[in-house]
Amino acid sequence: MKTKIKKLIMEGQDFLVTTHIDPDGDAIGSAFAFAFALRSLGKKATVYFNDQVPYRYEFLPGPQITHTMPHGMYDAVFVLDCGSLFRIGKGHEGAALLKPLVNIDHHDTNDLFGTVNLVDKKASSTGEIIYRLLKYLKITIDKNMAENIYTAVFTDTGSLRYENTSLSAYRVCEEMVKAGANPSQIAMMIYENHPKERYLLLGEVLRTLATYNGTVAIAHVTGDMFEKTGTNSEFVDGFVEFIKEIRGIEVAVLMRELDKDLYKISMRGKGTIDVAAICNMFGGGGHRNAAGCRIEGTIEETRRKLLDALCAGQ
Ligand SMILES: [Mn+2]
Repeated sequence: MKTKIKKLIMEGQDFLVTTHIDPDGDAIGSAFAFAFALRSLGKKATVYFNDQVPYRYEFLPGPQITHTMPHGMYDAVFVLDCGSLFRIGKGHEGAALLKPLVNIDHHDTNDLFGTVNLVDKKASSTGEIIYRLLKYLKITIDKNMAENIYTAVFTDTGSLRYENTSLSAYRVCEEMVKAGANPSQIAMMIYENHPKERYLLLGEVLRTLATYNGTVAIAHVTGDMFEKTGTNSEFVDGFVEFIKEIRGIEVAVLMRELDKDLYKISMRGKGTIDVAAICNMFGGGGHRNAAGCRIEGTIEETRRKLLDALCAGQ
């Protein structure tokens, strides 16, 4: 796969780089680092994101981003950190027609949508795969690339705490620090730089917290709560991990109201239950310990469907 990708990059000139909706640190860091890498080879890289970069990742050095799916022809389209093509958001139907389509990812549920698939389900993060690809391409990793790759690996491993915190994840981080990434500064920008409103919202969300059987924790967030606290969906990042910290909890769930009777589900596990398999039952996906999906119904119906699925999945 890497040989094919190398050939595409060396023979092409004009590339499109994209990632998933609601981009996280791995999505953004991988896309930015890869775009910088292509440019370091004298190539053109257009970066398309469906959504804005969340405030906590605004410190990352990055190229200009377009938020409308470009219609031009590219020598290759690189889709990073997406298990399925629809995850890139608006314009995914158009992207399906673009070839070659290079799928670079690490999700357990990746459906190999690319014409070229560089998918390593054992990799800690897409950032780690990008790092290996850059090494293979003999690209010198500069400070900008290093900060992005470090952030990708660091955030996708839950600050080097989750099960995917492999020796290779540490090694990539080590290399990135050597190349100029500053770990304390990056951690501070991501985790200690929140607007006060985030905590007002957290207060609202924690009021909805319920536990089931001592092993499942569920909380929810509504449009009204965002309005009341002057926040939006990007402020929710980290909440589901927070309730997962409760002793004995094996699965933590955050239900976010997207529309009337439509919820976005974020699910986190501690290794005992495959939450990607649960989310897959509702058409979603992810990793064994971190996954998501969407469910239609009232809040109570949604909660019931989740609890039933979790019971069946145990
Ligand atoms: Mn990822």
